[in-house]
Amino acid sequence: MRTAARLGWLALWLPATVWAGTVQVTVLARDGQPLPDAVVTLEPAGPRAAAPAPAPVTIRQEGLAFVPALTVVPVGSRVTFTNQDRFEHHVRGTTGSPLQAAGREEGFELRMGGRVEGQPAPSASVVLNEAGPVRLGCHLHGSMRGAIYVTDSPWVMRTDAQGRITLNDVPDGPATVRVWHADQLLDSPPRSLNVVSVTPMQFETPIQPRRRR
Ligand SMILES: [Cu+2]
Repeated sequence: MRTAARLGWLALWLPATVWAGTVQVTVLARDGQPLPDAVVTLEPAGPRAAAPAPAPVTIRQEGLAFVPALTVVPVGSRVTFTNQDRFEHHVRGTTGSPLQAAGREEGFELRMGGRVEGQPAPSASVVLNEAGPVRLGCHLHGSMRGAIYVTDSPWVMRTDAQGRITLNDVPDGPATVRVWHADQLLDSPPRSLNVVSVTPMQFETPIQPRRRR
């Protein structure tokens, strides 16, 4: 009886201790203002957590834009592009930073015919098996920009209008926090923090977002 009670107590106590952390990150732009639409990824120093299951997503080309402009997906996810415009679009997906990409472009290239009235929108898809950002563009329309962030971390979120994210159930202890934004020129250096029950963090970056039209 006593053993059973003790085991029950342990079972309740262990998960609560290991998964207790809540991390609140505020990301700031170069001018000190909150930076929305930044992707914040947290990686605990301990054993790697299981990657989240792949999930299919759709990105539309609509009104000369990628909609949504930013998509976060687990590694291995299939991304389907559908052209809702009546004219042709290309989808160019480039990995690596823009400075590296100038030298060696990697990624994918899709060609999408225009939508014809009464027919389903033309579509094409890719499976993204490598973690990291993918920048989206169109050869025909230089103003079309979008991004996909591929991650194997279960602790990933994009910042809201106040530049904030809250990650729950983070293992206590040391962890690394990374911030990525579609308008960044260089990777911001990762920061470390020690996760306790509630861990606030302010992440200053040199990123200045472009004005959206
Ligand atoms: Cu286009």
